[in-house]
Amino acid sequence: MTEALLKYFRTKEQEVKSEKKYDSQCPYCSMQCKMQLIEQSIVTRKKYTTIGKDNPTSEGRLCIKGMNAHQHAFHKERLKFPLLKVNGEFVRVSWVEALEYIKENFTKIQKESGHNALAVYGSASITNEEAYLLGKFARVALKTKYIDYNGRLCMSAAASAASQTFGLDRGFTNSLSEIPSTKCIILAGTNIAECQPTIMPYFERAKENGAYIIAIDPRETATTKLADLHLKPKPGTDAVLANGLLKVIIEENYVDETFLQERVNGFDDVRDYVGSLSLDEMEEITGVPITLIRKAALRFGKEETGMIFTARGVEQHTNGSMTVRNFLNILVTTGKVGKPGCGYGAITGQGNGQGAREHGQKADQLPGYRSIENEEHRKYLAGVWGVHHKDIPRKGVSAYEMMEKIHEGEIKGLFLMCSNPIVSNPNARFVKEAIKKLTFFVAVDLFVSETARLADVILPASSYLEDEGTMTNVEGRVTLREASYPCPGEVKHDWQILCEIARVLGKEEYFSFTTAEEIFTELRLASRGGNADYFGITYERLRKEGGILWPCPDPDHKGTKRVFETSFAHSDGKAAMVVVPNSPVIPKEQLSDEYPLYLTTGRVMSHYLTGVQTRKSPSLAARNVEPFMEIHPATAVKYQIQNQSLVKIESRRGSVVVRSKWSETIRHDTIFVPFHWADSQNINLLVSKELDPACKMPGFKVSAVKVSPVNDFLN
Ligand SMILES: Nc1nc2c(c(=O)[nH]1)N[C@H]1C(S)=C(S)[C@@H](COP(=O)(O)OP(=O)(O)OC[C@H]3O[C@@H](n4cnc5c(=O)[nH]c(N)nc54)[C@H](O)[C@@H]3O)O[C@H]1N2
Ligand SMILES: Nc1nc2c(c(=O)[nH]1)N[C@H]1C(S)=C(S)[C@@H](COP(=O)(O)OP(=O)(O)OC[C@H]3O[C@@H](n4cnc5c(=O)[nH]c(N)nc54)[C@H](O)[C@@H]3O)O[C@H]1N2
Ligand code: SF4
Ligand SMILES: [Mo]
Repeated sequence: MTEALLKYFRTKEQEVKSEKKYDSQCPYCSMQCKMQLIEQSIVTRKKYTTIGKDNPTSEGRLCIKGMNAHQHAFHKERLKFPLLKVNGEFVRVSWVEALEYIKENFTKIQKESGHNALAVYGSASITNEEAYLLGKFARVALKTKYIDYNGRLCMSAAASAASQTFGLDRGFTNSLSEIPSTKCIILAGTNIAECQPTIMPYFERAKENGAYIIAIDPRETATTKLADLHLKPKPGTDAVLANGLLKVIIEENYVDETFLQERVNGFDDVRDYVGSLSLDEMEEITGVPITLIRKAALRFGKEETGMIFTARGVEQHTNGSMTVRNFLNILVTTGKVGKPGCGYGAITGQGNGQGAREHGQKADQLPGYRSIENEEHRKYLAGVWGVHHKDIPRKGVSAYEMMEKIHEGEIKGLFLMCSNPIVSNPNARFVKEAIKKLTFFVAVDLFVSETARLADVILPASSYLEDEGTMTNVEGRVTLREASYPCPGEVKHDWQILCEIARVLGKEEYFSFTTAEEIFTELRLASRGGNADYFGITYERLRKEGGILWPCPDPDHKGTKRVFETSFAHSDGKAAMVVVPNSPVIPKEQLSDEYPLYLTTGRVMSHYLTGVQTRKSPSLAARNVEPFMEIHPATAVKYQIQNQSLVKIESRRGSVVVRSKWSETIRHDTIFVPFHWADSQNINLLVSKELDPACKMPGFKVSAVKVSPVNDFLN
């Protein structure tokens, strides 16, 4: 180093007045990478750097989103005070004024139209404590049956399938540490390389150890590049493809007879059904050649160990839950679950996508995965909450169905915490109209999101840097997010906001919490004896042990690395197979002469969900400034779409204009658009309102569309 450079660095060092370090976990995906924010004060400005911290799940890694997450947390548009809409404009008000206004309006609506005229819409990006408290807030403070959350659009198909087949929904039946030792892996509709990047080394290690990887995706992605075999089905035909795989596995006798006899119900019906199908027909429906169906099936059947992973590519369909059940049919038929190197993983989406689906935010659920329609479960929770079990409301409806209830006038007021539904829900125009119809609407957010813009009151919430609490990650590992950065302005934690509103509504006695840990202590009890039992987990243990895999029923219990080793969670201990017909109850939208292409939607590495956070992060936004339409060049030529030109995409519901991106690796009949952008670029304007009848998952992954060039003066 030259003398001049040394001098330069020495002066720089002297300029750093102080350095502070804050631990947290990434606010984005289910890997929940542990991280540390380093804040340096340099003369008059602050410099932030985020580094990864070692832990059993992400092993110290971070992806580009995690490294830059602080950019949105410190963004100038971050909300710092409660806002009230006056004559169409937001004005700053005090917490006392905001709370009083909320009390007046909530009370008025419920007095005039009943308890159920108020609805609550929650999120899987909040902590376990907050998800738990939100459910209690709806049932005890507001006494409404209408509560559901954004996880309905995310994990509901996988959750419903695992509950029905196994009797228990822990997203991953094993811990990640088992992946490197498995011999065959099916990745169905998952793009882990872009969506859970820090999980990749587990799969790369498996490959180094000789594992054979089969990817199922209509597009080539960074994930399918890892695979030895890539099946490219027509969107929405995965259930049929799984029937094809099952047929070959059974006919070639790769079934585990002993396992089936001792641990499984329903095999004979499935065997008879797939026996009656023809592979030719399945090739026709899926577009996957028989030779490849056979190749995949034989390999998975033959290997001693194997794992199947699914994500939204196969789940976000109007038959998503049955599709996942069919992949689970394959797993139990081959006896590849509950053993070392064998298991199922629904790759969880949001940071707390697992925990937030267990503790009472769902329309039909009480904490610990209990059912709100089960008398014993109601009595148990009534005891924990100190209310009469008859006063706990019954089940409500799913997220999108609440929008329908708003349209119909049954729901008049909405309390929204940590979601942006006018962008993320299907049939987006209808959803926006619904939100506009509300008599009174409160949004709790970090920013004025597209949905919050329509609120009467916006309450400012704390971020991942400020809000301590537990999150349950992709493995089912409960972790403690130690967050201690001071809240900006008058920002409060989501749980504090719930307690404050409960207080002005006269329900203080049920919500007198002063720390997140106190809420967790109640959650432990509320979950005790339930399927998702957290009773044995404490903050102290989480600090010491770095995370515990549930179920953990008592303080001496080590946590559960692998579930279903000796029995499944149904009362007879057996897994339940089911026949998954090639024709689903709700058929996917069919192509026609007018709408000749499949639109499928998803994600890119640098943005997160509706983009409210990542679009504010310069380092992330710069990587993808706008949405795009991936299209095969042959298809593009057919519809006169040049590369990098503006194109109009229309479905029966609406249209958007985005830029084209030619790609040799997508199916000819399919286009792909990421959903991270809003307003006129919101791809959900095109998605239909049809829902999976079993779990109410929308069909985000298939719409019939047409494309046409738009006069683009830039070209
Ligand atoms: N960068 C980034 N990471 C994220 C998120 C994000 O927004 N951005 N969101 C988080 C959340 S909440 C979630 S739920 C997860 C989602 O994680 P993923 O489910 O992995 O993500 P998607 O891109 O929605 O879909 C995965 C793949 O499914 C494919 N696909 C589409 N239609 C079909 C089909 O019919 N059949 C099959 N077999 N495949 C199909 C798509 O081409 C895509 O590559 O990611 C989490 N991580
Ligand atoms: N077409 C299409 N649509 C989809 C999908 C798809 O694949 N295709 N995927 C679906 C899936 S899997 C999901 S998960 C949904 C998600 O969709 P949304 O629920 O709309 O998710 P976000 O965009 O994360 O919205 C979160 C909002 O909460 C705010 N926020 C962030 N952290 C906090 C916090 O700690 N507290 C509070 N109060 N607010 C906070 C953010 O600023 C943002 O405005 O979208 C679904 N929609
Ligand atoms: S987005 Fe997911 S993989 Fe990336 S740093 Fe955050 S938690 Fe880790
Ligand atoms: Mo999600």
